[in-house]
Amino acid sequence: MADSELKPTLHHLNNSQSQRILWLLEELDIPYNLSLHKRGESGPNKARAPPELKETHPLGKAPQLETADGRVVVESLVIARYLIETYDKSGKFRGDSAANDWIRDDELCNLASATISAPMTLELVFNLLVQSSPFFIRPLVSVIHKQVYKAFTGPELDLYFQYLNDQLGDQDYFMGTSPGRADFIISWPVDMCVQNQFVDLEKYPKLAVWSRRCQDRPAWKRSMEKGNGYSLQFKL
Ligand SMILES: N[C@@H](CCC(=O)N[C@@H](CS)C(=O)NCC(=O)O)C(=O)O
Repeated sequence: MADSELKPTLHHLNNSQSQRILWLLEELDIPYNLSLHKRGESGPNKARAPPELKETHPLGKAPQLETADGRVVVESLVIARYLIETYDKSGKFRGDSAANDWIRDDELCNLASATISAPMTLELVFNLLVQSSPFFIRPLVSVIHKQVYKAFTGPELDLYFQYLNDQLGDQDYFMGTSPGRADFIISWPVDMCVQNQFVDLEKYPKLAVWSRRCQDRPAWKRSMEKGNGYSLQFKL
């Protein structure tokens, strides 16, 4: 059997949420194959995943994890769970106490993936709308955007970021002394909202310290070197 078949393979897309899976693989310190893919740079596929990602899974999104026995797993929450359950033999990334249990992990993961995603995606769409509006209606679209931010997306993001800040309490990571699945999963919406200036992270001091702590980890730094970019400000 070829060596590559014995390892999982991460299909990673630049400037995307698969960075958090690359980070987890580096934390787990296991052998894996990395298949780097790049978003389109021009034309109708600009900023979208390249077509070759559909060769491994019909949705054509990243991340995709091909397991060592050839199954293709999608959805970051599931991939992170699979990797931790399969490769975290010492339980380092599974929460360090009864309080940091699977229910907390699942709640935080779902908050990050589903709940925060709604206002975050709306902000992203409004940003793109303002950017791509003809110049003569751009001020009008911008005013509408500001109203939506003031009345809905701003307060929603503030609610969730404040909640995450409070949930950290005195812990270094959401799951205790080491990052757990929730930490890997939360990193993406936080980075996305910060890089696009949807939130000012300094308003949430514990979350700001947590984010810096994550990015100071050698495994995060290695994941940034091995990946192909993590710039989350999208332009059409
Ligand atoms: N719910 C999926 C989302 C996957 C997803 O939408 N990935 C984005 C990258 S951030 C993607 O592949 N976008 C490229 C495209 O849709 O063309 C997950 O959690 O992994």
